[in-house]
Amino acid sequence: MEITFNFNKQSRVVAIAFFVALGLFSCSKNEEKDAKYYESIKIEGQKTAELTAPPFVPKPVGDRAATKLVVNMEIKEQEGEMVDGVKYTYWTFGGSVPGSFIRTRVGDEVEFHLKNHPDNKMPHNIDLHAVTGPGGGATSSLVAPGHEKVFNFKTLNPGLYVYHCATAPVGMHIANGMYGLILVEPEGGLPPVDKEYYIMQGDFYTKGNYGEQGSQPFDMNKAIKEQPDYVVFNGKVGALTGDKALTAKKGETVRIYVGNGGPNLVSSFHAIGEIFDKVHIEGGDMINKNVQTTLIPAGGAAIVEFKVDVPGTFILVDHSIFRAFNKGALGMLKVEGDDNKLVYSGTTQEGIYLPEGGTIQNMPKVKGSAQSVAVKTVAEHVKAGKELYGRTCLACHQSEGQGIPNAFPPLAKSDFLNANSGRAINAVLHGLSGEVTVNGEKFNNVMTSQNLTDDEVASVLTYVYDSWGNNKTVVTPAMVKTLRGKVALKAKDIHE
Ligand code: HEC
Ligand SMILES: [Cu+2]
Repeated sequence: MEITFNFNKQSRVVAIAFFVALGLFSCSKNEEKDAKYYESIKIEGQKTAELTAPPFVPKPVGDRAATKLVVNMEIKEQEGEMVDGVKYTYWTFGGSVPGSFIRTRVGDEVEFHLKNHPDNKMPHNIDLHAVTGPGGGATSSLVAPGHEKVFNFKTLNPGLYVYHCATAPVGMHIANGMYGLILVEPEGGLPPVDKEYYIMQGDFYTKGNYGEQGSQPFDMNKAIKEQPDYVVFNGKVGALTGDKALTAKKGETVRIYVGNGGPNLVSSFHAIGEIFDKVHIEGGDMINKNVQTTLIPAGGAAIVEFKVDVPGTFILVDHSIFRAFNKGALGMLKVEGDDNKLVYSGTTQEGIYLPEGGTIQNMPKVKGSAQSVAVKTVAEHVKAGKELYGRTCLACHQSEGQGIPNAFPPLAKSDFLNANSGRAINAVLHGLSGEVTVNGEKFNNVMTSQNLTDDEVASVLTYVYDSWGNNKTVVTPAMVKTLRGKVALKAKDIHE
């Protein structure tokens, strides 16, 4: 067959114009919208972001236009319970582990306010994987206790992203719970579903083994060896079990935003008795269907969706299965509806699985310390100081006073400490910043003021001087009192 085009001049012009127009049209229709395109989106108006604690998420963006979205995120260091009788000091974005869920749409201009509560001890910052820019925001957001930092960014790539603290030692900040998720919805929003939830896995490293009672400090050595005592969903054992289980009704579609804060382990996320109808692999655009277990890297995420067709209790696990039954990585989704005898029933599953995870109920509790203001003997100061050290200084200076290279100077055999008790008292009372040389190593970081009474400063320093080969100086409350009125010092002012 032969086709001939035999146009006169005028119809040729019309035809060319037609094909050009068609070309443009189909191009703008089919071309993948990229970061460049979203960069050009103009914003309309301003909104304050709704933030939610897990397992809940803010309302969907729907078809709203890109806007200026103000996020107010407050960092809080607070004690919580890892499992019955085990206390742990979490560092949190917004007071929960994982941190508050942030929901944006592509093209939004986010104005991020990072606030570090004045009661906190540590400086922090935030690295959002949804940010295009140095450090994901970390370089612009380092904030000391009692301060606020603001920075802006435009969301250029739709997807589900992890955010985390990136202050040195980064691993320690993440290990203490400083991570969360930020969702960047596509234009028009994700398709509506019946239920949406927020889960994040994390591994925790404590001085004591799983279930060892009392207040448990972070263990740097276990963290470096990647040997967690706890692997949990939403910050603690049992955050999503029993009456805290997720819920749905038979026939509903459930979407779970799943993240993995790490710091070390990858997650093999699985729902026992369910198949994920859809998985947004790694939180991006690609959708896989009919998935049994999806891999979520440390510092990564996935969106899983499934319709619950039958009632029962579905167990969510990291399928590296000892983590689920022995370290806490186990949650539940309870589905109500007409009974279906063909399916595992929730009650039966609870009977089978829960006892394996709950082996730690009857250990003795560690007594809290007595807070006496009576005049103490040196031995009493040392004893009280040891307990205070565990609560106040250990996070930075470590359990044997060894410090952390390039971040926190040692107190063990510290020449800086042993040469002059006045400047040690000053450091604890008023904080310390600027370059300081301890045992020949330079440190340039911030120690925040520790907010202790004269008696407590005396105790903690007497304990420090009494430990790890230091010179046994006794610091009295009276010595502390005379230095209290002074202002915060730079390290260079008190070096000699
Ligand atoms: C937020 C982490 C942090 C906490 C908590 C902390 N420190 Fe420090 N400390 C530092 C940093 C960082 C420096 C070095 C500051 C600099 O670079 O100027 C330092 C320096 C010191 C020094 C002087 C240097 C040396 O190694 O001898 C002493 C003494 C000290 N801290 C004692 C304490 C005591 C006692 C406590 C608990 C009451 C405590 N610190 C709590 C971070 C901390
Ligand atoms: Cu931090």
